Amino acid sequence: MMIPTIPTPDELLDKGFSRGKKQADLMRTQKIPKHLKGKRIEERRVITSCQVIKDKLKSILDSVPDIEDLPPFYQDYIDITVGVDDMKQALGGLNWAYGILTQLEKEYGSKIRKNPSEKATTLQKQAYGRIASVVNKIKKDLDFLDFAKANLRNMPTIDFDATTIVIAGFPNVGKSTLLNQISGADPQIANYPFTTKGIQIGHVERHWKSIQIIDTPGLLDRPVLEMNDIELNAIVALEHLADAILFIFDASETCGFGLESQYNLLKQIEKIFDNIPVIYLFNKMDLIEDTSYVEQYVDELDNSIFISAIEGEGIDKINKVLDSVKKIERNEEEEY
Ligand SMILES: Nc1nc2c(ncn2[C@@H]2O[C@H](COP(=O)(O)OP(=O)(O)OP(=O)(O)O)[C@@H](O)[C@H]2O)c(=O)[nH]1
Ligand SMILES: [Mg+2]
Repeated sequence: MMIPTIPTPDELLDKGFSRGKKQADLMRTQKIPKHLKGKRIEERRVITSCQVIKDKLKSILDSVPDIEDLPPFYQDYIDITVGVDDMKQALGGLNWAYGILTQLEKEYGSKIRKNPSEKATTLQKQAYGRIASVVNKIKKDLDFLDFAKANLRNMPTIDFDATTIVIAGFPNVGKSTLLNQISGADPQIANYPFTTKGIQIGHVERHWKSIQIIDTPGLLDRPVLEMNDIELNAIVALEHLADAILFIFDASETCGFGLESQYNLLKQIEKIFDNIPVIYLFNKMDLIEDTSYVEQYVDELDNSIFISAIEGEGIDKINKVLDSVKKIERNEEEEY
């Protein structure tokens, strides 16, 4: 979402009034019957001012899509980042001002035309007063949109048509290292209001299939009982995106978490992402000589893959498994 620069009421009025004046000045050199000239100039001045302000409001309104039409992921994102209701209220304020300016434009245009020339300047001043009062009334809405612009600037770009793989695993197990290995070049790093860290999204094209891999540090890396409502919400959002979970174990335990607690985390995540296939990876195998300790966990799981993300070992195997991941068809209308 690219919201344009949000002006203050003063900036909006300055822009409108100065363009109005410019247009009026241009008319002074034109050949217009003397008894009409004053009226025409003031009428032009009022109409131009209204239109310039309305154009700016419209460009802001047009930049924000209808929130109800957005995928649920973005609705949640906007709600948690700036608040959907506040956003709607601010846009409603701008819409209101747009409507009133349209009325003033018509009302004063016709008043100036119908009244005697001597009254034109007085009417123009009256119109300006009312325009200023309308624009000043939406100050809080403009302020809010300026805040929303800043906060929604770095929203993640999710490809809803791609097959989506969500990475999970304790901190330091090698999630980022793996994401970089699989998706090559720089992943997209965006803000993520659900955690204190950003979201990372990598893209891979394989056999005409787009795969996006999402890492949400600080979210799927700790026990569910420790989560607050916002985090649980974020998990629901991920649940609606994920076609498979890539669960990473640090087999070396150098991340500071034993395999036992990593296994418990996996069980919790499997419970939440019920029905979504999980791919099990045992990372940092380069640090391990004797694998018997790891084997006892591997035995509990189907099809785990041993890898060394840092050395690029096992990446081929992951890619093969990713090829077989099917996109889950969801009927979002029903689920929400
Ligand atoms: N020896 C070895 N080290 C690895 C491997 N993969 C990752 N590391 C190291 O483990 C540390 C953590 O890796 P990251 O990729 O940052 O882990 P992460 O899971 O993204 O960590 P957070 O973002 O903090 O949750 C880094 O020092 C990596 O270099 C591996 O296969 N072998
Ligand atoms: Mg990381």
